[in-house]
Amino acid sequence: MLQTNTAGTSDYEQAIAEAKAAIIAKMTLSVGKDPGYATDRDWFVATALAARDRVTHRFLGGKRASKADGKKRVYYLSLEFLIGRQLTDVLYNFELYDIFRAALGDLGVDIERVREAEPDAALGNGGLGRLAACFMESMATLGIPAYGYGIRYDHGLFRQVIKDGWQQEFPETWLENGTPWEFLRSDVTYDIRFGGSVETKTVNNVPRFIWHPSEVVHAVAYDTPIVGWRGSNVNPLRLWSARAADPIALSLFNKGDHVGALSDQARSAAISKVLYPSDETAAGQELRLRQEYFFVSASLQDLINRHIRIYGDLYSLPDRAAIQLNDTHPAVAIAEMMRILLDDHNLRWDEAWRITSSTFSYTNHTLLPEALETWPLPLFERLLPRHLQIIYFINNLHLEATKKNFPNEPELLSSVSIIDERDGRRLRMGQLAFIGSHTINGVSALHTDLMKETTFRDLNRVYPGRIQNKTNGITFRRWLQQSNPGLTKLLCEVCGEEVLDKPELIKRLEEHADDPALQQRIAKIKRANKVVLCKIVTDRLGFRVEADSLFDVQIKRQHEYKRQLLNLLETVALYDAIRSNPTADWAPRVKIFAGKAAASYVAAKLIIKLANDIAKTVNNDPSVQGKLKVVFLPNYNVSLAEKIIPAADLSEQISTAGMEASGTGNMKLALNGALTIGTLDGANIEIKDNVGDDNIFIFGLTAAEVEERKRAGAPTATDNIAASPMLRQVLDAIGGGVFSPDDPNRFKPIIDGLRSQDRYMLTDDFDSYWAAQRRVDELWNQPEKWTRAAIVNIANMAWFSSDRTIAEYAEQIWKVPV
Ligand code: B1H
Repeated sequence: MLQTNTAGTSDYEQAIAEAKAAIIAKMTLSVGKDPGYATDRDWFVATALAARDRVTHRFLGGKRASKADGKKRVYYLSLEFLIGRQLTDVLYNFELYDIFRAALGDLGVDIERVREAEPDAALGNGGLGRLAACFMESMATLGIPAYGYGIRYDHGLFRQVIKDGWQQEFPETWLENGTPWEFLRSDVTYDIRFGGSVETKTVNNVPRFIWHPSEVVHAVAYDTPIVGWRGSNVNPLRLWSARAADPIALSLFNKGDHVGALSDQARSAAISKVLYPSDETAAGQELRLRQEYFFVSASLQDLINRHIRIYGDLYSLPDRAAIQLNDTHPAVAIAEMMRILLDDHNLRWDEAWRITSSTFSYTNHTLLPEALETWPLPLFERLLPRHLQIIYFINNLHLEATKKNFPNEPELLSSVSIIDERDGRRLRMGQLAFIGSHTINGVSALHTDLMKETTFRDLNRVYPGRIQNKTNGITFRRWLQQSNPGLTKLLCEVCGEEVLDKPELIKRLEEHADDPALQQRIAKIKRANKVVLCKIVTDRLGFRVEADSLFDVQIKRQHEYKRQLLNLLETVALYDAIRSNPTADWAPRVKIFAGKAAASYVAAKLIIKLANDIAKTVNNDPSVQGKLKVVFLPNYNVSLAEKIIPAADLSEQISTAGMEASGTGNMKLALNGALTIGTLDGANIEIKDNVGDDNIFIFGLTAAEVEERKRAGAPTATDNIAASPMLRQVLDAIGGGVFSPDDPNRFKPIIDGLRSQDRYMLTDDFDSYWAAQRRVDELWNQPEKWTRAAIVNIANMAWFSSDRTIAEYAEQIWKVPV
């Protein structure tokens, strides 16, 4: 019940009036504009600043509280945080969204336009970075005192433009006009040192190592508050920006060398200039290693300072701090922590090692060999000579102990060593992270099992029990409540308002799965979301798609193992089939693709071109009108995902089994009522276990079968193609230039690759994928059954909340109370 105050206005009206006044005050005093002349962006800034004021009080209050009660803190170190837009997150989690919408409405401003004016913070590539963002939100929601540590990139992931069907990359400029969310903390600045040499001295019979670096860069902190659900708690995301220690070489400048005078500044600032756009390939670049050490060193100095300030010494660090390494990108932290404890605080080696290895834990996100980070020793030594010494020492002790425990297995040593002696000498960051951590986790049940069997098999024998599984999750606030308000409203009605705090109550929906009235409401919500997406397609691509078609969606980074190509082969097969039998009862489909390829990933970029060429041919062919359309939406990012996911009917999760560590898009889509067509890979398996075999379309080889076929070397792609006339026809069409009449050989490399190596086993899975798609058609043509299956999916996705994942990390890895 709303209260009425003495002035006769309700609290709600009062809140709107206050929000209005706050926005206007920000517009005039901070933006410095008369509201009559304000642009959408001005309104965004004024609204964000007004919202931020509310956050700030909670933020500072929370910091004071956790300092006072001595709670253990979690430090999440990640080279990526894919936050996206923040306005709705903040307003929604503070339960101010309706109030601010009304306030803006009173001012004649549509909140939707204000939202759209915020640039995406795209400080990540894909799933790994988005997971870090979901985890930050869940940690705040669960009241876990946590800091996210990362890099404040001036330029996030590149902007993708599709020109004549080809991907082009342009710099992304989210900071061009600043961001209202962050606080610059100029007083929080650390020296980050690189290069030089190490001097050895003996003091009182104890060897001491003194690092004389050749270069110093400053790391400056910027804090962005991360708000938990219902404003319960606010945690900082602390991102580091690089500055030169000397902003300008004045002597050079005075001599007239104006550019040379700034070269140090440029070299230093380069560290936080751009996000590496290399999803799942180790970027073997010096700058990348500089980025990794830069943010690791700043973060460790910062958290150690804080610890000493509060607790006075470092022996208690493992009781008060848990440091999570998000993949190996921050793994140099193991060596940096040892360096700080040994060289700066004079601890003994065994003490330092006890503290380090009981503070760190490490998440592995991929087993793809090309993604396992290694550094050439000479490069590492040139940049971090003292750290290399420490790593050698760690490795020696580790190998000695291994030798003792496994005396008859000399070959074990080369496999568990941090140094890879083949292929030049390289440092293996996965090995370092594993050895220096108390717990190592995979991101889905299958992935964790495969970790134990493959990449980390031997380390798992040497250090048994360290590996745990923590299946990924997604924050329901963003991926259900904010992005799908229609569905959320229905869930509140059917399952009770408490569903917003207890996702497991979504299960109540299943009791009504057969109720025609509920089915109709769910179908209506889906259709309304599809109409929104149709408009986006028309606005961006200039043609129409029909909301009554099946929206078949594959949205993710472009990578060969994710097999967008398999989807395209099926698209062409379907196109052929419709043309040869136009009167059959085809389920009208729109195939929707979106995703970026790494700029240097030639094969993935050619597949984008293929998607666009197929789209052009299919969409202009009158004989398939109303039955098939192909859409490639450019510049996939978090904001676009928020529009596509609620509108999807079918979710394509079709990676070669054993290759997708988890996937999180699969969870977002199923939660929003899309049915999954997928392989038994990553978290698809757990989705199947939750929604039931009848409500998901599974096809293809299992991970074990993939391994078995690879080992046996049979059947080959040639045999697979010979056995499938349909596949043969598709390959002939694409390879023969049907979709590229202007350049008939354009796609020959793709087709030749399938005919010879077929590394991702598309030809093994094609027929079974086709058959699964026809089961999709069949169910789509029975709308009640389809909607029933969608309801069962939604009802059974609660387990994939990142609150559940984070609660597991907290209890089983970090040992912090929730
Ligand atoms: C994932 C990466 C990744 N795994 C290297 N590995 C990168 C590797 O810039 N780099 O060098 C960037 C990213 N990303 C993804 O993590 C997995 O492929 C997904 O399956 C998983 O869901 C996600 C979150 O765990």
